[in-house]
Amino acid sequence: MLMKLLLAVALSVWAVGLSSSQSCSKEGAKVLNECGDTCYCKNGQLQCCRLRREFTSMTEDERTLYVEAVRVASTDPTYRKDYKALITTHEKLFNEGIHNQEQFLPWHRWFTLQYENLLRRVDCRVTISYWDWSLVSGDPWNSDKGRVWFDGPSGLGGDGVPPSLCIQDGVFREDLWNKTNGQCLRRLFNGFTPNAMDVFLVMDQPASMDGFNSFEVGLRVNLHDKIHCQIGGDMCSRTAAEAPEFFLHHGYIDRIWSDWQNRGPDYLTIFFVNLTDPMKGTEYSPRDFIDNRNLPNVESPEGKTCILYQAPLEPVYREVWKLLKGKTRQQILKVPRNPLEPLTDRQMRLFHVSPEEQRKAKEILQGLEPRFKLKATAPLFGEDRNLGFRLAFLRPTEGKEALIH
Ligand SMILES: [Cu+2]
Repeated sequence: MLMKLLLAVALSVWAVGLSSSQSCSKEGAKVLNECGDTCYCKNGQLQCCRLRREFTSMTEDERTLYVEAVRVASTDPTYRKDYKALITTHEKLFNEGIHNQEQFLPWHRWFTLQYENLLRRVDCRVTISYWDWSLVSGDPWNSDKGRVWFDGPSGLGGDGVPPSLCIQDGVFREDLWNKTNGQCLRRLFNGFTPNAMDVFLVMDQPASMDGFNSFEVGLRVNLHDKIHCQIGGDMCSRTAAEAPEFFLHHGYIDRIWSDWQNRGPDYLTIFFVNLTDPMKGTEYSPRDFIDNRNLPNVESPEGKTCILYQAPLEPVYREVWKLLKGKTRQQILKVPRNPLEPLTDRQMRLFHVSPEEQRKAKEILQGLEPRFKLKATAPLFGEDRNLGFRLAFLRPTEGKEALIH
């Protein structure tokens, strides 16, 4: 009994250290806690938020810290059992509703949070990072230093090698690292990832039930499912969560939902607010996972977890989104770019997309179709190549000139 009590006290002290309830005196002051979380002093208590950052916006040291936490969580005997239990949950429940509209967004918000909690047991300075694949649409598989697919300690390694498709470079290469079933990690990079215009247009939906349905199907099927299968290998299969990039991809999907929700109270609560049955494999309902600033805290159930996303730091990101906000859908569709390819039938089956949703996804795709395709004879360079279109076409003064050429 005494041991149990002592353990409970020790656990709660530990949990307090990790969460937000530390006292403070300077009202409104912004401080970083011992884990580097952003905290504000409110009513004498520190309220902290975990800041999730874009992978390529992080410093080399920060990326290395992240990759190392993933490596330790997946290999060190201290964490390996919990890691395996969590990762295999996704595979076990793959066809049990977690990829349907009622659960997809909140379930994966729950799942990435559990993964983040595990990484924070290894090192509490770590938060899930996200990969904004729209910023490298024309060159997504670049493996330079500083990119996701770099083969050094600050990257996730590169493409798989045929015929096995096992990856042979970087921290997670075949001779150093295994999935929880002992097999190698596989990848098969293919195609151009969706660009910023695709993301902008998918998000361009009102906070109505119809608007939510268009946003959710566009995000889940045309963007999320698609990227899974463009990375290929394990990511385009039921073992997807075994791949470390799963969480970088889902970090971005969650950020897109979060940004959409931040447009107003109606956006925040639409659809999920009435869903109060527990989600598969969890004790929480979709409703519990609506608000990233107020998520259940498993380490101290009376507390809450707050998640914030930091926008990518590249100046071009801010410029592109500012310009897009000033344009109509028709103006955006006039900018030449690669059209988004639909999922194959096999991919539709993998993610259990119903015939009705397949029709909806196709209709959304038609609404994203560019009026002009990029010409193979006029390749893009530099920043434009990353973006997947000529930035000049969006700029008000240069737009007209650019169209003449
Ligand atoms: Cu999933």
